[in-house]
Amino acid sequence: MESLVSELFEVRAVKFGNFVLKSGISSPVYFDLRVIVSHPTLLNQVSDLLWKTAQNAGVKCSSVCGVPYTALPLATIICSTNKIPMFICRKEAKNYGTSRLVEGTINPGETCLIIEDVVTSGSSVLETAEVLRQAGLKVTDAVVLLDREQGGRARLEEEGIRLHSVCSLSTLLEILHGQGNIDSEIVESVKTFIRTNILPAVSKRMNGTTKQLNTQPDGTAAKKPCQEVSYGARAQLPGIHPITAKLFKIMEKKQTNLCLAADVTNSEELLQLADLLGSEICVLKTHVDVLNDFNPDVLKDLRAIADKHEFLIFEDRKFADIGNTVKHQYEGGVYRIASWSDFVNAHVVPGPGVVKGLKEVGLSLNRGCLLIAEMSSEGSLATGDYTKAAVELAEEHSDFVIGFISSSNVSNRLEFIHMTPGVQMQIGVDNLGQQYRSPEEVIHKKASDIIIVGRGILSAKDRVEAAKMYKKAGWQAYMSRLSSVNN
Ligand code: 5BU
Repeated sequence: MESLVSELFEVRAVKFGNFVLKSGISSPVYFDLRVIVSHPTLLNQVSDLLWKTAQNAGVKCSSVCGVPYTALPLATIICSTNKIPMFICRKEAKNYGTSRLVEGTINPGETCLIIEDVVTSGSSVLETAEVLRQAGLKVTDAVVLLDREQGGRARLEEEGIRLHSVCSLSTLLEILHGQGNIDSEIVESVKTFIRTNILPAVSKRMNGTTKQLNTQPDGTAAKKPCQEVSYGARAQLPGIHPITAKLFKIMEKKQTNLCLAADVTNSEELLQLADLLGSEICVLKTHVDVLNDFNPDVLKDLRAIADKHEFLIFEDRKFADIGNTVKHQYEGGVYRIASWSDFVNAHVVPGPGVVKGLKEVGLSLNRGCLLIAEMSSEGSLATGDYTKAAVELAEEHSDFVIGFISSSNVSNRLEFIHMTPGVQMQIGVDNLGQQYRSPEEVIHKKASDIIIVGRGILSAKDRVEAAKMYKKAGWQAYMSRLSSVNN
């Protein structure tokens, strides 16, 4: 194993540094097993170890299939050396000749072993397994050279596939460290990365009956989840709402969990502000009805600025009427909110009808909605059972509801985002009962995801400086939360 690991390192199949993955996540480690086709001895060695690992685990199979493309040569060598038939799975059916997705002679009911180079979330193995199963084959096991230990094993297990790995990322780190190829700092950064990018198994996440409220019976103190997962990893949760996935990716890429409450009354100022602070924020929150000089063109311009700087627009409309009325308020009127706002929010006081009404308009447009589970104002009635009811309503409509406005983390479900208003460096209460807490308190202690800041930035002498300060404070609080919970 030691010699294999050092060779993989030498041919740069394993690299350390700063790599932006397909998901937008920055990873301190990267695997590129494609390079091993240029090293025939290594290719044979890897194939041999894959087969031995499956044999030692007692896997019974009558054929093998490599996940395209990197594992195809590995499966070919296994097939040729061990005289076992192979299948090739296409990624897409060809549109000429036969339109088969699986090449090879299929005897329905026979068992096929999947061969893979690296497993992260397990989705590539699952895709291949699905194609093979649809073709009539049984898939019970998969063997992989390297398990990145980010939740793939549990996810495959849920789908009835046992994962056998030649090497895990932790073992690989230990070996490379022992050989003096990497220092302790790299080992630590990779370990932290793995811990914060584990994708929990699907049923634990998607099961609508899991009502694990973090709110205490009095609706105040929030227990932190026992495992923290990064924004970037949450973007990849299967079945996650496209708006939430987009938002998590933006947050990870721009390293910001700051939402600007752009509470200005002049359109020109709103657009200038959006352009000036766009690079610091992940969301810009509007109250379109406070603009004195509203005209629909403002929103076209705002959309263009949002796309340029990559932030989402959230109209803080707080819908609170019966379904039929909110439907019209959302879709039509002067503001035509559904046509430009990525997501909106709603009070739960009317019951499910408010969500159903908004959903009739927003769902087909891929829009999302936050439910107001708690408010930042003094004496708010949104506490305790009211908060719990908001969480239950969100779970029932998770195809449209993307999370909560709340002062703390009210749901453990990782696909829900929590946004918290009432944030300033200077904690206290304003003259109308708005209560302020610090970014550290909100993100680290209360485990919310996004800080919403208005006057903390708007009233500052230098708005850019202030926005940068809140962005930094919010991100640092998130980093401390990740490391404190996971260590
Ligand atoms: P501030 O200037 O940071 O206090 O602005 C907070 C913004 O968040 C403002 O636009 C409010 O309308 C909004 N808000 C809030 O303060 N508290 C709440 O519970 C909700 C929204 Br919901």
